Amino acid sequence: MSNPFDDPMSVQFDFETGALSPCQKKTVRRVSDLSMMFYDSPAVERAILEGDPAVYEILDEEFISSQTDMVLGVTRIFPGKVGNEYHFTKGHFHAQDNQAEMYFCTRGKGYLLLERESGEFQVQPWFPGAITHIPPGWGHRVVNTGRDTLIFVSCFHLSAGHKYEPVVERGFASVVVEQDGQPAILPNPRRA
Ligand code: PAN
Ligand code: ZN
Repeated sequence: MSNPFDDPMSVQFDFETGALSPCQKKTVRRVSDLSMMFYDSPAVERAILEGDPAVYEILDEEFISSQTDMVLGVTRIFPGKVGNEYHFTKGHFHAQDNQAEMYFCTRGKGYLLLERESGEFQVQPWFPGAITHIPPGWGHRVVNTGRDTLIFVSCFHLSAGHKYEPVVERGFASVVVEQDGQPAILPNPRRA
């Protein structure tokens, strides 16, 4: 039987809303799904009691051809903070440590945090038009420091897999918090 993904295929991406059409899968992550990630645990509990807001959502479209397994993902991080820490994606390493990824910021502003398991760490300011190649072995998290939704497109192999444990255990080397009305990049208190 022929595989429809062996033929070229286009989907539509809306730069304004981040909508992807068609879209096979939508995942919403709320504060409760990220409860181990924000450093201010009492603020996490308050946010959950006050309605457990959505922090971000992911729209995925998989292109599983007979020879490869590309995924196109759109992530929309809603503006906001838990305590004084800005909304972010959980962040992860790829389970297959030879797998890279492309990230393309299309709306909003913030930072891309990148960290190797050896501890090497980078923070990239992120804004529409920034396209980042994430090489194998670099964990990645996006932080939304703006008042608008931050939208980015990712492209990766489904077989890369996601490894969240190192981030759940230690977080990233820095946290991005609001200080005097401005974003500040500070050492992660969980690593102290
Ligand atoms: C992205 C991420 C997406 C959500 O598609 O999975 O932005 O972030 P978390 O997976 O950290 O919750 C990606 O990097 N895929 O590999
Ligand atoms: Zn990834």
